[in-house]
Amino acid sequence: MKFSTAAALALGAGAQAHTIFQQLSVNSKTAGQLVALRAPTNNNPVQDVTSQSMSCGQPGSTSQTVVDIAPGDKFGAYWQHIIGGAQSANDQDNPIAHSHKGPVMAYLAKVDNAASASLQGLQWFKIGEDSFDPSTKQWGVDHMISNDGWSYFSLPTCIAPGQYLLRVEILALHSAYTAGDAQFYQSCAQIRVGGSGTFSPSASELVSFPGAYKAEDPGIHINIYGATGQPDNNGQPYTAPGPSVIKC
Ligand SMILES: [Cu+2]
Repeated sequence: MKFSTAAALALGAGAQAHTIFQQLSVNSKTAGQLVALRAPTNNNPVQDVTSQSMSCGQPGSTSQTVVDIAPGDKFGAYWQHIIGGAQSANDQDNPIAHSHKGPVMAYLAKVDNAASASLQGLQWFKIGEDSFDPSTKQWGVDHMISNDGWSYFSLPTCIAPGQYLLRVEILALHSAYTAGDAQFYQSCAQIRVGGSGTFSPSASELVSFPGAYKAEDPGIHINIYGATGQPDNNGQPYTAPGPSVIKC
C-alpha cells in the first residue's frame, strides 16, 4: 500500500476523530440539543454506501418535534465531536478533526409526518452543497470549523409547503484514496415548511439513500492530497457525489 506522508498523518490523527450533527437552527435560533432530529448515538461514520444508515445515520435518537421553517430561511446544522460537545477538555478534534476535509451537503425528502415517517423508500433531492473552493483551498468542513461547528444553508425559496426530512451530511475524504474509506456523517432534521412554494422535483433530481452513491464515484474514491501533500485536491475543482442542487 502506497500513500503520502500527509495522508498517513491525517489517517493517524483522525482515526477516532469523528462528528455528529446534533442541533438544528432556523435563522440562528437553535431548536435545542437533539430536538427535531434523528441522530446517531455514537460518532462512528458510515462507510458502506449500500448501508441503510446512509439515510439518516446509524439508528439512534428520534425526536417527536417538528420545526417550522419558511422558504428563504437560513438553517444551520450543528456538529460536535460527540453528543453534547467535546470529548475531553481542550478537545482538538471538536467539532471535527481538522484532517476530515470534505463537502457538506443538504437534502430534503417529502413526507406526510416528519416525526413518524419511515426512512425506507424516501426520495431525496439536494438543496445545498458547500463543497470545495480551489482558489481558497477551503472545504465545506473548513467553513464548519471556522463557524464553531455550524454549517449554514438557505432553504430554497421555491420549496413547497409541507413536512420534510432534512438530511445534512459531511463526507470526510481524508482516507478516501482507499475505496470504501470515505466517511459519511449524517443526521436528519424533521421540518414543516410554510409559505407557498411550488417546487416539484423532477425524476433526475430524486435519489434514494442508500442508492444515490457508489463506492467508486469520483467524488468518493479520491485522493485529495496534491503534489505538495496538502489536502488541496491539487488545486483542481471537486465535484461532490449525488445529484445537482435544485434550482428555483
Ligand atoms: Cu473521523
